[in-house]
Amino acid sequence: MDSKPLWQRLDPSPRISTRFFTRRLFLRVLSLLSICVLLYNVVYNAELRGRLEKVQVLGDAGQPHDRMDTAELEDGSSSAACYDTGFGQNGTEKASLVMLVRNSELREALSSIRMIEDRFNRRFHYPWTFLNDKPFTDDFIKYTSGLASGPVEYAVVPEDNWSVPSHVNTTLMRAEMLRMAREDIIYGDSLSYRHMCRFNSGFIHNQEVMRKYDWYWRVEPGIQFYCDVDYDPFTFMRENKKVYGFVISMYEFKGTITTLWDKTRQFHLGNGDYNLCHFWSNFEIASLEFYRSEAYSTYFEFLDSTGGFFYERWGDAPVHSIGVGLFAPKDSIHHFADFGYSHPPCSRCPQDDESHTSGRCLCNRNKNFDTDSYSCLPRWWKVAGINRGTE
Ligand SMILES: Nc1nc2c(ncn2[C@@H]2O[C@H](COP(=O)(O)OP(=O)(O)OP(=O)(O)O)[C@@H](O)[C@H]2O)c(=O)[nH]1
Ligand SMILES: *[C@@H]1O[C@H](CO)[C@@H](O)[C@H](O)[C@H]1NC(C)=O
Ligand SMILES: *[C@@H]1O[C@H](CO)[C@@H](O)[C@H](O)[C@H]1NC(C)=O
Ligand SMILES: *[C@@H]1O[C@H](CO)[C@@H](O)[C@H](O)[C@H]1NC(C)=O
Ligand SMILES: [Mg+2]
Repeated sequence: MDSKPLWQRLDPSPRISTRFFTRRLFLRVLSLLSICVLLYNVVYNAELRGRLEKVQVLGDAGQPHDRMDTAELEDGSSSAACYDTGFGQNGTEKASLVMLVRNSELREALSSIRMIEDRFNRRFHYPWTFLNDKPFTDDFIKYTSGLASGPVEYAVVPEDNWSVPSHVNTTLMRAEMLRMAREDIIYGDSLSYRHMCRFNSGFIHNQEVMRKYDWYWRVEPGIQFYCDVDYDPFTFMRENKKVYGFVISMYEFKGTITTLWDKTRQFHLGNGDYNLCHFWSNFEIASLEFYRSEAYSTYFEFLDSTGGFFYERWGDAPVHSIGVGLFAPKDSIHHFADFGYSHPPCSRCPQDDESHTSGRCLCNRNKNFDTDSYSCLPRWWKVAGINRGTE
């Protein structure tokens, strides 16, 4: 019997020892690699979790980095940095892109954000503010904050800004909703649509998260935005003393605002009829200070006291438009003729050659609501004294 231990009995040929060596090296490298992967996962997950948690907290985020009050700087700057996607805002106005949106509209929201970022905000990094009547889901926050090139903020609308006020007779409201459904009036029987319209008419500009801003650009999920915007439209609005900017205007369905004009006349004596024209408010670049003004606020409060947002189905578009018409100078209203925009079912596209030869816009010039028979833009051109030949 051989008394040597087994390993000594083996006659290690040089080939075997090389193979043995490479296998050991391979195993070492493998374990090193897995440690790296493990470490990376731990760090990445912690970072992601931290980001999600911070993003849920409301309040200090989304401060514009410039033109900030020193008071805001003291208590807000550290937290704002958490939301900063790393670019730093270079737009200088106290302004935000704002989207009221449901969790179920995530896909449409992402597509709107992508377009506005590519065409405009990637150069300016303005903050995005997302509003909802329900808490946003982790997924909604994760994917939308991933696309935004500026700070992001998420807020839930206070309940009394999204409910039927006590002075409204709900029996009457239900009966009217049924009648409107029978008459096939669009969203005639939708209560959430009524909350949305009332919210956009009277509460959006007073939300806690909006108070730090003077301007907003309202963005809806599922829109298209066709042209590069190389200048800052907020600065344009401020420098040119504009209050309200729009792209599409049209006639409102009479059946949704049966008494809106009568009620307006009770509030603000004047003569003339309402031609049903309104600025299509799913796009708006507007002064929040205007909506917060005494004149507009008391107008909204009067309208709200009549219950018309619920008994009828007053849209925020005619309410904003009439408000602007009554309380803002005519030349403070601006048509963004250089913007290409679509919110189904209507699109508009700049008509001049330069917008297209320069590559600034990509849209079908023949799909242009401006001159549609339902468009109010020709009336606007008349009112504003715009001669289309020279546009
Ligand atoms: N959070 C939340 N957002 C809503 C609700 N209803 C509407 N919105 C948002 O309010 C805006 C207007 O609602 P829309 O459903 O787009 O209404 P619309 O633009 O008049 O009509 P369509 O786009 O043709 O449906 C959109 O930004 C919606 O995402 C709601 O119940 N909850
Ligand atoms: C933002 O930065 C770009 C270039 O990085 C510059 O051309 C532009 O003027 C800046 N805008 C503002 C408002 O500072
Ligand atoms: C809307 O919400 C704000 C903030 O909670 C509150 O101050 C205001 O009274 C509400 N307005 C109405 C009419 O519900
Ligand atoms: C509410 O409206 C219904 C239907 O018009 C009416 O019968 C009822 O008297 C109203 N209630 C109140 C408290 O006004
Ligand atoms: Mg819409």
